[in-house]
Amino acid sequence: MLKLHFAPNSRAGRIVWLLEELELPYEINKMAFHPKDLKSDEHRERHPLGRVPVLDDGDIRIYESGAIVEYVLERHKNGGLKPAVDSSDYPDYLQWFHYCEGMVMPPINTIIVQTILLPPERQDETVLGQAQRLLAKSLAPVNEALEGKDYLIGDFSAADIMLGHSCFMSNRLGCVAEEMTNLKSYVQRITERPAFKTAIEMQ
Ligand SMILES: N[C@@H](CCC(=O)N[C@@H](CS)C(=O)NCC(=O)O)C(=O)O
Repeated sequence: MLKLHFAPNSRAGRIVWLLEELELPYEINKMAFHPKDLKSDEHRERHPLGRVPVLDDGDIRIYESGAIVEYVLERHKNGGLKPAVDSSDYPDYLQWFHYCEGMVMPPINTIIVQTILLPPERQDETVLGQAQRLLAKSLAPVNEALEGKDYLIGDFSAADIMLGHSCFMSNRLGCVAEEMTNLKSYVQRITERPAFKTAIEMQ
């Protein structure tokens, strides 16, 4: 049985979303999003930085949300939720899948640090402003790519689980401008998926 080490309001939600979409059985080790759990010796043994998500599959342990998604698709769903390697959608699928952690999450991380994690006296308006502008720039191509499409490559895929989750987070942080209409409806579409609801409501 797959076992997901999870904390609420984190990238671990991506993995719950994936497992729910695939209807795979799994169990959850719910931790608090707090150093007492994440930085405990027990959890640092699972992840050297004390982060989530981490997935156990029998004796196999793997971290990094993107790697976990790929692992689950290949080992447990015969490559489901992704286009075939020789399909014309495959390069776009890969691009958006990796655009998530590569381009969108770095400014989101900074925004979260500068607005939620740091005490007010250590928050820096300049750093926050730079990150907000970078996030807006990084989201613009996603908004464009969604023109006339329900999902990033047309059909729902694991790229939507990765990047869609970041778009949802960006929106929740108030960083998706009203003019990004494709992105706004995309976030709405994603939040209506039952598997997404299960993941986001899990606390
Ligand atoms: N690139 C990693 C990032 C993992 C990560 O930073 N997770 C955050 C939650 S979204 C975390 O565990 N933060 C706890 C901390 O930094 O103490 C992934 O995609 O899994």
